[in-house]
Amino acid sequence: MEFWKLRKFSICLGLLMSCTLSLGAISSPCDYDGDGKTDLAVYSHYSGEWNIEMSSDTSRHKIQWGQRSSRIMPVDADFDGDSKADIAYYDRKSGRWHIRDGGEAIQWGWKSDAVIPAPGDYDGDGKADPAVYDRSTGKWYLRHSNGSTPTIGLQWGWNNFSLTAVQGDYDGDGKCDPALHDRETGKWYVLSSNGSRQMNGVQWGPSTGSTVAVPGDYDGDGKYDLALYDRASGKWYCHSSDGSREINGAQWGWPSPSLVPVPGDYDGDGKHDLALCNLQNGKWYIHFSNGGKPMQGTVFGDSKTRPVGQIPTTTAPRLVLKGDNPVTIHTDQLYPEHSCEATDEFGGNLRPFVERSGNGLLKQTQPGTYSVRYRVSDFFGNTAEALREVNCVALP
Ligand SMILES: [Ca+2]
Ligand SMILES: [Ca+2]
Ligand SMILES: [Ca+2]
Ligand SMILES: [Ca+2]
Repeated sequence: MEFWKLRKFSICLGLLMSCTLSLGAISSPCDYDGDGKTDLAVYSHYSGEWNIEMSSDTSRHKIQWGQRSSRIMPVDADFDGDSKADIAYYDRKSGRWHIRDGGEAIQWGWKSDAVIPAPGDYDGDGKADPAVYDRSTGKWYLRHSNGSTPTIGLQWGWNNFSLTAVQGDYDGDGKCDPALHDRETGKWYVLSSNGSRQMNGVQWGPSTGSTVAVPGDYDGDGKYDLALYDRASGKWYCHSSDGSREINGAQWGWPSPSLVPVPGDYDGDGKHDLALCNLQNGKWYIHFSNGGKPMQGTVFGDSKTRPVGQIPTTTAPRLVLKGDNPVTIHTDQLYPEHSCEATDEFGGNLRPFVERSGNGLLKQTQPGTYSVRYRVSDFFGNTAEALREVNCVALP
């Protein structure tokens, strides 16, 4: 239990809070109609289709914005500052940002599965800034919407693929702070924009690998809180920044590989709610902080959709080759392609997104040893590779 009790840390925060002005509530994630409530929003990597249920009138909207690809990452951000989330995505294949109704695509990033979007209002002008975090170097790239010089290659992190970008406004000055959570060690790293809440490896949470960070403002003081969901137990933990909503193992969920947390303020009371989506069947479970009747299994989406607000994960996909390996063929034979299986850590089917190289073997007539390389990246840029060896032998 020790790891939850950060007594010194809490006292320190309390002192800082008393001399820091809060700039008001954090805007709700995935709020497409601008009513201050998080909307149910899902995206399909298989079709590029969005589905959103507006909280204001429960109307449902289908929007085509994206295409079949595991490299497209829908982002939750308000780029034009109208207090509504925009339909937008980042493409890891091109490093471009595609904002619907936002004119031409914005080049901010480059082709890499290690580079993931981390948008936020870093300059505090009320508009989200396109930003990426490079997991292979630990560097951040921020494109400020207020016209100030972009921040290029800010070192906050290092080459460590167990780090998740959890940017948000942790110090409550209205500016997004670059932040990381290390799933393996339970440590948090927050680069506080006003310096009042710097964390450089603060241990809060277990180092089991089963917890995922669920950043958000759970107590409604305008500051992000350290918060975790434990996928192994279905329990929630929150280290409240103003001390009013400490959550220590609240049971909302159950052990399940397909149940993922979807932090947001679904009732619009300014406090994040405990929320989950079952990726296997699209069922949502929300425990509202305003005391409203919980949502218990409302279906929105299905096994081929993902909540837009899902926090990026860090586990590599599972890629298994079927059939012979190595495979032996004669020079007069065609290489018979065998299939493979690919799934992500939630059991989602990645088979349609597997890429093969070395397919020239299909017409191979020279004896020798060849290989076919299989590669797949999941919806968050975690990758897996496998090789199939092909021995091509001359006819006797
Ligand atoms: Ca901005
Ligand atoms: Ca800040
Ligand atoms: Ca807070
Ligand atoms: Ca709430």
